[in-house]
Amino acid sequence: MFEVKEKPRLVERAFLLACVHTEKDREEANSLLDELDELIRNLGIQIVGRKVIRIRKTSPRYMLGKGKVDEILDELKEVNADVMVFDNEISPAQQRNWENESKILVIDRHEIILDVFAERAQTKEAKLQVKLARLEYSLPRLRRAWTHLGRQRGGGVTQRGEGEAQIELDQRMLRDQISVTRKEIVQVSKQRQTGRSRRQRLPLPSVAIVGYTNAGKTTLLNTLTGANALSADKLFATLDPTSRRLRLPTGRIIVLTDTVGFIRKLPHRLVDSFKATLEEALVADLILHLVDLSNPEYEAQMDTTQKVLAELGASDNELVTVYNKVDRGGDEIERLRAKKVGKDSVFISAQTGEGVPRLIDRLEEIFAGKREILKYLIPLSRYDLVARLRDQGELTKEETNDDGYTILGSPRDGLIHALEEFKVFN
Ligand SMILES: Nc1nc2c(ncn2[C@@H]2O[C@H](COP(=O)(O)OP(=O)(O)O)[C@@H](O)[C@H]2O)c(=O)[nH]1
Ligand SMILES: [Mg+2]
Repeated sequence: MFEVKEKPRLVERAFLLACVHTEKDREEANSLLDELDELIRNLGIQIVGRKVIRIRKTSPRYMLGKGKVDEILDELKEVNADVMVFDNEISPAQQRNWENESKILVIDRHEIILDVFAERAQTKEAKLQVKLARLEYSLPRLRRAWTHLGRQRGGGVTQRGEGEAQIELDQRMLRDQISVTRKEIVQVSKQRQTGRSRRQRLPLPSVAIVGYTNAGKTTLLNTLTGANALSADKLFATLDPTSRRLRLPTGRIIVLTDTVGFIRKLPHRLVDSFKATLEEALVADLILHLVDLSNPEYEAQMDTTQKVLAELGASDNELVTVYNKVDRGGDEIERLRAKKVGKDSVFISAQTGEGVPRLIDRLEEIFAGKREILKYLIPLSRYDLVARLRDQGELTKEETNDDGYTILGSPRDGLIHALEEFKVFN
């Protein structure tokens, strides 16, 4: 049933290629390549070259004509690429032909996106959706969708298969697995609907940063938490590497999560796995919808984001729209800013930090309103309670005197009971 064809290929140097039919498509192709570039770098793979090529008609063998193919093959050698990524969707035959000619791994945008989702999927349903998309992708190719083994094993290491060599798959077996996985998904989503409210799981107030790839989600997370996000950290992170704690100026601690980004021209077959992967981020108390104002398509992107959030049942979550990249200036940005600035929209530059204090104020206001601040007098012998309040970011004010600690704080469920007997009524 399985046949091992070759040894695992470890890749870390990618060459990107996009084909267009007319000159006027070149600009858009370039901006799509920017996005692909970002997705690939997030997987820990270096970009060593990229090209947009105009073709007159699609060649069934290679997509490009033979002359161009030779040119590209030379270039791949020159930059020592070990994987080529097509931004266009390529047929299974084209993929095989390119691999035979180049002797390196050749994949398309589709496989990169699948891999990004695979990395982000944490709930059972999300994992199953990604598995299904992988199997469906594999069916006409009769081999497993590519995946990187990246960070857990040392970063930038990539290969096809799941820790195995490239494998030829049996079509009948794939079909069976697809139908089993579909049934599992139906099962799991039923359980979820009858399950407890997904909101109750997080111990700290939480914020999900939602938006398109390239909107600046990672930059904002880093600006807010002062971290440098870090391939190095990711290597060792045992917890979700995309979540960080942030201590607000008044001492409250919140958790910020960088969600899987929306992707332009998301292949239709990947819509379900995208939604399932995003959904898990929506346990958040607050959603920051991050918008790249410098993108000419930002309005359409906002519409899409809102639509998907609504479909995922996130309409109840509190939401603040954060318009990013105001440092790019422009009259349009200024006009919009004058018009839209308000309670639920903030204008920032995640890169320069402009407007970020205002955003932090907003976070402070929102979370301060969420829980009552209570007063306690805690005996000196129970310093442990004070420490716990502080660790959880629920301590607003502390004074020590002979009677004990006088505390202002807003404890959550766990601590509120332990503190009950020390409550001061005033
Ligand atoms: N000019 C400008 N560029 C930004 C800003 N925020 C992010 N970027 C850039 O936009 C690109 C994408 O940012 P990133 O945080 O990786 O986006 P993500 O895909 O949403 O995580 C990077 O090149 C950032 O340097 C900003 O406020 N101003
Ligand atoms: Mg990012």
